[in-house]
Amino acid sequence: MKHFVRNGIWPSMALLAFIGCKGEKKNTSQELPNVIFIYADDIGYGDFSCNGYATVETPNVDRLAKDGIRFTNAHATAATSTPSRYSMLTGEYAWRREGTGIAAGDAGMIIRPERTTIADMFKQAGYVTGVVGKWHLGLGDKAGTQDWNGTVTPGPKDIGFDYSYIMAATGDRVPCVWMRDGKVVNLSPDDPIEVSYTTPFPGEPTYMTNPELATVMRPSPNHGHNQSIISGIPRIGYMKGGHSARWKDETIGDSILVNALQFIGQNKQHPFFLYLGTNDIHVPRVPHPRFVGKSGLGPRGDAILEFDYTVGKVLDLLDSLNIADNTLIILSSDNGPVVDDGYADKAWELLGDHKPWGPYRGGKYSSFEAGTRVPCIVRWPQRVESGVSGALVSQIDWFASLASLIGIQLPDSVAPDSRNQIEAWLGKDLRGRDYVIEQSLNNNLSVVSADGWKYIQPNGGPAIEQYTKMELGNNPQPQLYNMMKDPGETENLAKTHPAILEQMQKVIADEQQR
Ligand code: NG6
Ligand code: CA
Repeated sequence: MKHFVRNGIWPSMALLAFIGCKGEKKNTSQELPNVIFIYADDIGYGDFSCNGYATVETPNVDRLAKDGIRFTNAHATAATSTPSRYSMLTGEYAWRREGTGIAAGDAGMIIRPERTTIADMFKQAGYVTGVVGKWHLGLGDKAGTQDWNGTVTPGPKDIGFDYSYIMAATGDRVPCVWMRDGKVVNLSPDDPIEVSYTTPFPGEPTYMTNPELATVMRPSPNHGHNQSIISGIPRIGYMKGGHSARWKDETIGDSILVNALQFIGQNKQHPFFLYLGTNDIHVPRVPHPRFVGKSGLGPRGDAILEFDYTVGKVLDLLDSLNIADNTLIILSSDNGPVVDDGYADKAWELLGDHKPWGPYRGGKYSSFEAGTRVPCIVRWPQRVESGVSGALVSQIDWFASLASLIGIQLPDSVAPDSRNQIEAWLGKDLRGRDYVIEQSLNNNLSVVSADGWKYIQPNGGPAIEQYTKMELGNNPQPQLYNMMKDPGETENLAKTHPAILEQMQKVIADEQQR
């Protein structure tokens, strides 16, 4: 049963007074802020100019930051997509749960319907809820059993989203189609879809059999991405049929944007919660031609511009509907940056002086800081004063913090790892959490403390990720870094600071036992 208690505290007296002084007497449900998560894919701390890196200009993200709070010590819970999204939506660390690693395109739904999500929480509070864009949390009951030609269920609707317009997994995984409310969009019954992650379909081109059909983008050598060729790009997984439904990669950004804008427009009268997961800047990076060549950094930089455009259009719509004041936007990323993630898009060659990881070491997949230290901006003109916050914050806390904001009391069983940090998110508490737990590709845990220590558990995994050559931060020895003095994690202090090491180890051990 997804059931919550509504606290008697909403709307707070302070808020009522504030709204009162603006002369806008509304009923309680109208006073609830709209909430939009703009969740980027693989955008690093250094990829936005507002974070101090002028190598690519992101004027719309910067506009959001100027009006809101720009966080400098914000963390995704994991260094890859599926576990970050799982944790963010459920308030439970993904490392507690088997089967929450990077999901295949035919994975069964990882968040089971009985689980209570942040979308359920908003729904209970009277919000209209929607998800648009990248899903990557599995669909249907079990892997490989989805009826792509009928309704795929369970899906987002079963975990609290009234509306969904999603890609099942990632841009580089089949099926390469849009799903609206559980059904493939633009599918012709004469050309049914089949999907397999084990066996190629006889006669269907793959990169192995027909490399000449990779007309839009080729894979990087030895990175996989060599199975079915869909819309001129070889993918992970095999797919047959569904030609009229196949997306063209250059319109993915616009397709997500248009559906997000429609959702906002249609629900401007209600409080709404929109989870807008962009495909930018995940591979394959094929931004619309109007961005091509504009960043000077090749497709990776051009995809950042496309992301920035998406942000700008959302802000413009909120302004024109006159609802920007009472809309709380949280912009962040699911994990840190990667340069070559599997396609020959010249991302390294064209990177120049740009530093997607900012001052941090590693990137996507890594236990080093850039794996999970992500850009994060919160804007809510009606309540939040603009500024910069160094508070230690984690996406795991969006659930409990927003529940508290809208007066919902969560039962203990819901969002067990999520804590109410609303004061930090609204810029009033500049310290935040005592510590944050992070998870790498191979599920190794790290902890960062408010006073700037970072501990990485020892483990025997590879030091370098085989495909991307990303440093994973794996080391058979415990690692301890002083992030204040050494943000680049260059000097391991584990041997010289045994007491701090022990404290940090205890934090992880206690969390693991909870
Ligand atoms: C990896 C893919 C990578 C990307 C990633 C998921 C290979 C060699 N690499 O397995 O290209 O798709 O999964 O990225 O297949 S994420 O941001 O969605 O987690
Ligand atoms: Ca990602």
